Amino acid sequence: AADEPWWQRATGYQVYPASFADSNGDGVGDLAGIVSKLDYLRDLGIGFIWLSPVYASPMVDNGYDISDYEAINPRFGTLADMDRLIAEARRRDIGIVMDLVVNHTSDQHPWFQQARADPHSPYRDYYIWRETPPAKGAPDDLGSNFGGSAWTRDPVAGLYYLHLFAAQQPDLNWANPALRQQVYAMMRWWLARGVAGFRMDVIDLIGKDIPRGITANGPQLHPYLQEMNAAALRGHDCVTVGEVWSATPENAPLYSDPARHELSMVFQFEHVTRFQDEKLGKWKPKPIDLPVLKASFAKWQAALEDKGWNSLFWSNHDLPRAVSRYGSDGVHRVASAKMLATVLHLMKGTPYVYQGEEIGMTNAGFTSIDAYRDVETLNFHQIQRAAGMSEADFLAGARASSRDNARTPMQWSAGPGAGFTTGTPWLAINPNHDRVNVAADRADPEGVYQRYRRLIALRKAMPLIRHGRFRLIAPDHRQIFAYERTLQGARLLVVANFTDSPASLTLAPDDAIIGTDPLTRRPARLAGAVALAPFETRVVHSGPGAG
Ligand code: TEU
Repeated sequence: AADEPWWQRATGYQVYPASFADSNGDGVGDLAGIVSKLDYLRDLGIGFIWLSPVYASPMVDNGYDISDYEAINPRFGTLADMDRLIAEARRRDIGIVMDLVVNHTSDQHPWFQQARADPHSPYRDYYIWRETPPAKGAPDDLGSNFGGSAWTRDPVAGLYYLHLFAAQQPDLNWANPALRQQVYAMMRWWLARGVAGFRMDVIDLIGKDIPRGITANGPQLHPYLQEMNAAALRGHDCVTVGEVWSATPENAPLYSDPARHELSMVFQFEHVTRFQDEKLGKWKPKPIDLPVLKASFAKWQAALEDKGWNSLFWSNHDLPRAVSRYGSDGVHRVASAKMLATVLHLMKGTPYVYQGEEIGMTNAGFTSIDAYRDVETLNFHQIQRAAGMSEADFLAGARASSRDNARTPMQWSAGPGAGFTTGTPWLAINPNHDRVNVAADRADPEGVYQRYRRLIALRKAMPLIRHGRFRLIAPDHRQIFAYERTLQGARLLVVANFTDSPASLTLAPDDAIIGTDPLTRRPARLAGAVALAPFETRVVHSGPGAG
């Protein structure tokens, strides 16, 4: 449709720059490395890259601690390299979406350095200070996402400051209009350089109301987002996606309803948090209960059906690898990776592929704490060991859920350094790169890469996929994820075995379908009793456009 925003046809691809491609042999990925892989990404068919931070940073949180929003970390390259990436990507119809991290800065940012040193500095009020720590149990007695208190005493200022993440990531005070204007000016500066939009880090936290102990979805959040949209985004045909761990089907439309002029969409995490331990959270993940997972996706498909827009993802740089968390990274690795791709990419919304997901890369499988680099993992190792947890138990949790699982270097080839680097990688390369790598998988017509490539192309070609109504079929089936998409007489039926055992489903006559498999373009039908091998996925398209 003419008024359809470009990002409703596009698929996003997340690049974690430190781990994607290293062009100078220092063991850390860089911008020039990404440029060298743009033809690969064009072949995959993605429409934009969500680039995790490459700004100046002391790298306490791998770039999510920014010390200069308008400079590039020399480990990744220069502003000229950034401009070249933007231009070379644009030549291939790929937009560069920057990671906007404005809930906090690095403590090395000049704003914080001046704020702590001079009580009369205009930057003091860019941050959140207290004379004394909060009283135990008081509303502002908050914890950091990375463990410990969210308040740390700064020896220079002689005051406590708020940090919802590492102590080296002081939270910005969004109640300060001067701060907000600085952020909008910086966003305009990047848009003028040609970026295609922003992924907004923990954007639900910028409306925080600390005296009342409110961190996410504070009273000023949506007014700030509308102010941001008017000041920086309006007039730009850009995409914005907010990271919103607190999103619910009720509040998500507030972010992405076009009439509200806020964001294009949000990342919601219900399919992640529903399967975490009440006490130990992600460190003790629960097995995936398929009817619960299906109900969550169906609820979100319905919630944003007519207003707002879904994002669709299994993984990112903070989450375990898709095939390890939701599929099977053993003998059925390829089949389960293809199944996960098909189930996700034929739903309504903008899909995001996390680097390596397109070849079925797996969790790292580290067996020692020394292999980890992630500040969150190392902090919780300290905390949980001090609380009496055994090393083995912690390592089991980390093997399942550490953010480093998704951060091991991209596996381009079976060769030394996996084609990622000629140097010593900053984080160990998964030994399975000898068989799990781009070169091998891309050459396999039945591989994971080719399935992603076809699905991405189908989305561009079929309004039925982009705008069709979603209906879950057999919601209670414990093995099969089946759903229908319909649009003006066209139908798409997706029936996937989500498990490593054979499964069968009897389709009701109304659900039966005769048409074409859009992935193979061969005639296909699904009716009555359907038997599926482990992770087998069937797709049938009928009606107008079914070829
Ligand atoms: O993540 C926000 C965030 O809450 C996650 O780190 C989450 O707490 C954790 O992964 C759950 O175990 C964003 C970025 O994606 C993350 O990489 C940053 O570390 C964090 O914000 C701070 O910028």
